Amino acid sequence: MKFTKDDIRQSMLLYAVTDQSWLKNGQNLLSVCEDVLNNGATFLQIREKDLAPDDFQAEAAKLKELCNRHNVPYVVNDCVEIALAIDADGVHVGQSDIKGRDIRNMIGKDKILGISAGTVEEAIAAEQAGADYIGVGAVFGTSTKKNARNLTVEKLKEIAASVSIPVVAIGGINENNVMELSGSGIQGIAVISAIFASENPGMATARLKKLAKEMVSHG
Ligand code: TZP
Ligand code: MG
Repeated sequence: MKFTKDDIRQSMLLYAVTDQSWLKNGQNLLSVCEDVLNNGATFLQIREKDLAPDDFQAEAAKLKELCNRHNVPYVVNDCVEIALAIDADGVHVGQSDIKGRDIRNMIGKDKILGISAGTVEEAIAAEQAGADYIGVGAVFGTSTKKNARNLTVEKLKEIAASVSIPVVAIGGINENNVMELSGSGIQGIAVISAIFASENPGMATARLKKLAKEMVSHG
């Protein structure tokens, strides 16, 4: 296994999730991701809902090479076949993607499996299904994902306490609210717009990383 369980736990700290539709004019996903990794993002997921499968795969392959060079774990959202085709480090799937499928069995034991969970039951089931970590949200209002389920910080804390795998919070997290997650028992934050919609994604990454460290150190 390229990343140990402990590596994965540490890498939850500042988990960047792409959405190139947020990029400011003239910015390009590959160079923004390079800037984001150079400024300390600890994990990267490609999540591009508007790209056709071929374009998604081509973009995914470019980012894989970039993450390899930075030794940062890299997963593909939703599409197990593309994750395997480009030999990503793993895949991140939601509740609708796992219904009736044994994703752990499809990807093998060495790939990273991330599963989204919004309840204690889903979290426990994800751990049993072989997830390496869970993503929990939306902790704050988000305009990136339509129909995102909202949950309270109290619920996040309950979910984090219910599993032994690492937990990363997602949904509307930015520099102004990240500290509200202190004491919730999570390992880090996953963000889209707070980085990719920023005028300066690299600087936003560096500031979020500092805050995430502070937040996590408070439990
Ligand atoms: N899952 C729950 S909320 C969300 C996802 C993918 C979107 C997070 O985006 P942002 O811009 O960080 O609120
Ligand atoms: Mg999904």
